[in-house]
Amino acid sequence: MEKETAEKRIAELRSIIERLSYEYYVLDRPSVDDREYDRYYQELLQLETDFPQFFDANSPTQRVGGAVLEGFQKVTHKRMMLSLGNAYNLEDLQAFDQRVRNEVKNPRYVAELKIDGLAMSILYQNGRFIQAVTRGDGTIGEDVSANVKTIKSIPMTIALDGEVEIRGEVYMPKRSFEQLNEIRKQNEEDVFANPRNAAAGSIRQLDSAVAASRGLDAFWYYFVNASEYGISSHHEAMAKMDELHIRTNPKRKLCDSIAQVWEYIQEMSAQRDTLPYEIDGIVVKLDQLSDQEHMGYTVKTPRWAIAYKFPAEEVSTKLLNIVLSVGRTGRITPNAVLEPVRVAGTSVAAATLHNEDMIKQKDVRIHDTVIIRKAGDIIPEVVRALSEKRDGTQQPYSFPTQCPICQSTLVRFPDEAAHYCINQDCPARVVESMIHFASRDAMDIDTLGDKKIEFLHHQGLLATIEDIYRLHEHKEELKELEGFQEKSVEKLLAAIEASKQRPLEDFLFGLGIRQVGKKAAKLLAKHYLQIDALMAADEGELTSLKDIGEITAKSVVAFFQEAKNQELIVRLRSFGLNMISEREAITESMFSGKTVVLTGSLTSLTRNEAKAILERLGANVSGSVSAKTDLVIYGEAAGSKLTKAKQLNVVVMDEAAFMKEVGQYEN
Ligand code: 3B8
Repeated sequence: MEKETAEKRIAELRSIIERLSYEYYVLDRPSVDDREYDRYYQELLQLETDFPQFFDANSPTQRVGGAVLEGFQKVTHKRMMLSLGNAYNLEDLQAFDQRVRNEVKNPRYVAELKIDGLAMSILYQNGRFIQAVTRGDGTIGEDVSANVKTIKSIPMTIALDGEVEIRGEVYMPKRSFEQLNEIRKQNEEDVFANPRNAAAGSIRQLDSAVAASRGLDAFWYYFVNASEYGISSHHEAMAKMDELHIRTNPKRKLCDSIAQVWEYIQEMSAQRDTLPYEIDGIVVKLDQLSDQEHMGYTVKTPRWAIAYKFPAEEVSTKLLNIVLSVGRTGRITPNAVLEPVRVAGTSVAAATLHNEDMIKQKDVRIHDTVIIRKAGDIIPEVVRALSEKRDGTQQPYSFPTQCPICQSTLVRFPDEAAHYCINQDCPARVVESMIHFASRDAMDIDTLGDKKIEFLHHQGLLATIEDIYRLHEHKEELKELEGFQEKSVEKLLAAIEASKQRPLEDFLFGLGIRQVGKKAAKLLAKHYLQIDALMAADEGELTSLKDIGEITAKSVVAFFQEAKNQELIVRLRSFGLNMISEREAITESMFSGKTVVLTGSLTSLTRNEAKAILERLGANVSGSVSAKTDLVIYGEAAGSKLTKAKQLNVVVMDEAAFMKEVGQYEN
């Protein structure tokens, strides 16, 4: 075939396939059968192979995925990508309406379904799909174009020039979710808890072929720069998106009052279970774009829209027993063992009862019929007991006095609702500590999950956190264990080795110091830069830091005062774990732009750690003293370099002064 003919035919086929995809995936009304579609597709594939010069990343053939990424590129949103404020009842909606009416005459609203998926922004330039970015923190998201492109209902070309930004929700249809979990069960993989998590996991796949296989779809609900196209209302913007073949949810309604919105909410609540996708509420938007602009934004949410959240589904079941679990801090949580029931999409067999007071207050008893729900649609909890259903076999619950694992006496501190097992060596606590240490937000040893830790603990290979870094000494032994093949052992040991490079903040978080969550760990790491400085800090110094309270300060000091914990740090350091912060260079520091030389032996940190800290503070660390040297930091037994520095009149600083200086760079 002639080159020109081929080029024309390729363009024609691409446009035919885009139209057929639109009919099939958006309208759900195909005009041809699968075989005919496939003939066009194969013809295009062949021509693109024969004429590679006409390759186009936006061709329908490029939607199958295949490229494997190293990670996702960070992208700054041109306009912030906010989330919505919540309403939980009619009153909340009326209050929203009042806020609007204070500033807008005769407001009209569009009520639409709140799709339970992942917020996404897609960008078109001159009719071509350019990029898909996740919400992220609202300011910076991740470029997940390769995965989003595999969603066939999303057009790769639109009939509108200029720049077009559209936002919406990528979600997993209920059917795809069930099929995916079925397959995962068969392969003995962990199943996803709900379609939302499954969609999130799929969008974060580095291999787009995997994402393509997950049956994702999307609804679009916001034409960000609609006003640039002469559009003056949200409902017109949605109509424009329909015209552009961008998939919108048809179940939207234009309302003249909140009363009408409320009617719509009742209708949709009734339909909720029959929809092929999950929704978690109704979004109410002020229709006129000029009114939206007038209402504006708070720091976190638009003032022109609100999300009504459906009440959590409640079901009743039998409470079979109450059992205690022991957390890594020794905190005891009573859990209800339930006759399994389906709630909000999954089967539930256990629910938290929080603590003794909660059980007393709700008067929950073993053998009671109870109402349960999922808090935030995730964690099952007991709402109340149905006392009218008692048959005389139920006795008021008395809280156990001993740890269910190590039998030591439980303690309840004044002003605290929880009981604690205060035995530091309680096996349950030790195992939970290790699970926490290895978890994703801490040391991220991803092949060392809770089941493995429990198993290895049971096998006598993991008695303490340190033992994680001694596992390699038991390589052969590990390979003999059930469920540990040669390959998985190698993978595990590699992951453990890699964890040694985790930044200080993650390590600190992993230590599981009470009160020190991710945020406090980050703060402490940023302030102290290395662990010895933190270990030396007293309560007063800690409380002087912004956002560190007295309780946290006490807890940190108590933790590092314990000989056992000090020894743990020493040993982990000897295994090569990183104990310095990995923060970005501070532009303003007394070391910024200076050439600094380190000499002598430092007592509180290694030479490498000091060097890393200095570099982050903007210094250029050099090995020898010359006229270009700005500063020499010296430790014990400093020799010729210090002498030379003095001869050259270079400023010198001892270790104590250096540590003090370093300590003051907060945030
Ligand atoms: C403004 C408008 C956030 C949203 C919005 O189905 C804003 O409109 C938003 F800052 O998150 N999940 C929807 C849905 C979500 C949003 C929205 N409309 N239908 C949803």
